[in-house]
Amino acid sequence: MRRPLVAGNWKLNGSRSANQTLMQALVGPVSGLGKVDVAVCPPFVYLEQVAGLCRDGGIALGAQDVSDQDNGAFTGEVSGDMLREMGCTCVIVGHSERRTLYGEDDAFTARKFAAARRHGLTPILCVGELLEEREAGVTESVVARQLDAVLAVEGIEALSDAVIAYEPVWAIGTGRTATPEQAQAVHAFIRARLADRDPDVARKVRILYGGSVKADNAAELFAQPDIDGGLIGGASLKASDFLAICKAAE
Ligand code: G2H
Repeated sequence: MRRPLVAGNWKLNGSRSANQTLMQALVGPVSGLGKVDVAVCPPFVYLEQVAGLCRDGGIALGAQDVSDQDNGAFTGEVSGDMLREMGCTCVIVGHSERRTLYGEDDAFTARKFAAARRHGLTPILCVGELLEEREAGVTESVVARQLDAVLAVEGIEALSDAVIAYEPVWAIGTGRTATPEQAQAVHAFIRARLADRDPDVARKVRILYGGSVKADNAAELFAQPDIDGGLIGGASLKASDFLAICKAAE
């Protein structure tokens, strides 16, 4: 009953010509996919270009980050309103690269999540544990803490129109993917934790898996009952790989 979503997180990649080539290869084939939602999240500066290339192609546009502020003296920030104006409908919030490389903590991520919703954007909230946290057996408590920070600010109803992405940090860009069973266990944990507060929200919320998803491992991940698609980094930059992953989610 949950419609799968596959979102490409281009990270710090792209150029005007590479974007055009990639989008031209995606638009036709994606418009022929009826059972999966597809989004791409380019760097801020290319949003307007990619919005033009998405047009009528059935591909949604997302950003990789959003300011917690709405306007004012916040050098370098980009607000939710600006993203809406560029044609975005969703935005990644709390990606592990923001958390670990730029020191963004749970409270800051929760404020960004709130800002996204305030501006009518669907937040894709990323959660996930570090390798040492998995090895210490604290994966669930880490993910719970990251979720609870958002729930404390926004309440459970905020999750009803949001997307969660479980991305174990040790699997990101490393070529090391969580096994379908490892991923499913955490997805089920997330859904159960939300169900404690509101079973209806828990049933409806889409939980994506991210971390070295490739054309050849996507199908077994997406076959898990609580995995509703993927947040795809490296493999979203090559049209044939990204399309194969989108098809695997149908
Ligand atoms: C995880 C993922 C996309 P990759 O960061 O968010 O990237 O698929 O390259 O591991």
